[in-house]
Amino acid sequence: MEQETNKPHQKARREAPTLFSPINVGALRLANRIVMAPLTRNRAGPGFVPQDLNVEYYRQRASAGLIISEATQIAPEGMGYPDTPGIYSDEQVAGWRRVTDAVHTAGGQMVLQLWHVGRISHPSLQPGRQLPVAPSAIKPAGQAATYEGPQEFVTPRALAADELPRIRDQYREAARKARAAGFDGVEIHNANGYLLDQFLRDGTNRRTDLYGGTLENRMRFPLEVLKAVLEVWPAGRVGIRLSPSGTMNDMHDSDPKATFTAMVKALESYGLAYIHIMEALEADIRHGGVQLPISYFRSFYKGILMVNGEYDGLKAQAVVALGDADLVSFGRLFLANPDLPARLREGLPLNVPDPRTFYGGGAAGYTDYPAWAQRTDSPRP
Ligand code: 8OZ
Repeated sequence: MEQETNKPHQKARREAPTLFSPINVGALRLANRIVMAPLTRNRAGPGFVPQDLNVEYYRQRASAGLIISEATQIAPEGMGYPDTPGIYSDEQVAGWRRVTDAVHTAGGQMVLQLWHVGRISHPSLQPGRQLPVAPSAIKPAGQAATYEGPQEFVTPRALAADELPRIRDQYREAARKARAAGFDGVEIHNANGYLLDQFLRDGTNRRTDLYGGTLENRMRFPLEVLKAVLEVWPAGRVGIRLSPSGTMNDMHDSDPKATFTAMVKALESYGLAYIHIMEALEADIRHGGVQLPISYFRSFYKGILMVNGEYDGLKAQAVVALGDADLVSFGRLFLANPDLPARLREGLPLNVPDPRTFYGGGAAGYTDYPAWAQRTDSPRP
């Protein structure tokens, strides 16, 4: 019953796909529809270079249809948390090359997530202790995660329009380095309140120049970055992540439906590998986020859609069978279950993720979650 289709919206007279149906995603051929979501784990080595521990972690998860790397800063100023990896130095490229080689040898495919945090940083994480940058000088509520522990966010410095080409060029160069590092593609992180999302939503963008105000203007910088990335990667190897309902990092928009409808429609003409959409989490609803479910975007977007947001196996199977999404990305479940596709296929019990080891640390809670075949007499609950 496995079927192939790159026209997922044409459901007529086709067997409904399962999570285990192979699928063409742009230029990529995925063995299944179970994607490892990007997960910040704060375990890069010195110089923010991927190290042996990271190679092992990703290698263990190579049975995913696709792995999306943890968010990876495109430049030192794009960093906002301790020990997140970069993709701007030759040492980082070499470190990532070891990761992609291991994933490929194990039969997997992997894209790199390109990240600039914008205002979600702190002077103590910035070169020369400078202020974080943003579209507008609006301080986020909350605290930055720093090497000295949580610290109140600062008011960022508003970027001048003539600085934007430099950041756009950093995205292009990082995308080029991702090729050199052996990735199968890249995902642009345009979600969760980081720099590109700060441009897109009007709660964080109060600019009065060509990069703010109208929807067209707020989409301008994200689309300039996309075009720069498309100078070094074919569209069929480029994805983008959006969080239309997201409230994380003190995000809001006066009309999320209009904003994200326009953005997804604008993306349609680029022929991207996929759009990765996060649905509202329970916390988003509590913080006033509106529900813009994947079925809404499916009603007009004809390309490949990946959905994310606390999906379990049953819910994931349903959303794929209905055709509302083509792919489902799993964060916590993949974190705790290196062999998640096999476990879902066989209906095996799942290891339970331990939040105490999500961010930072070593092998514990990172590479020591057992695959089903490796479990001992006392597996994790
Ligand atoms: C959790 C902790 C730190 C960063 C995101 C990159 O939400 C993140 C992130 C998540 O996209």
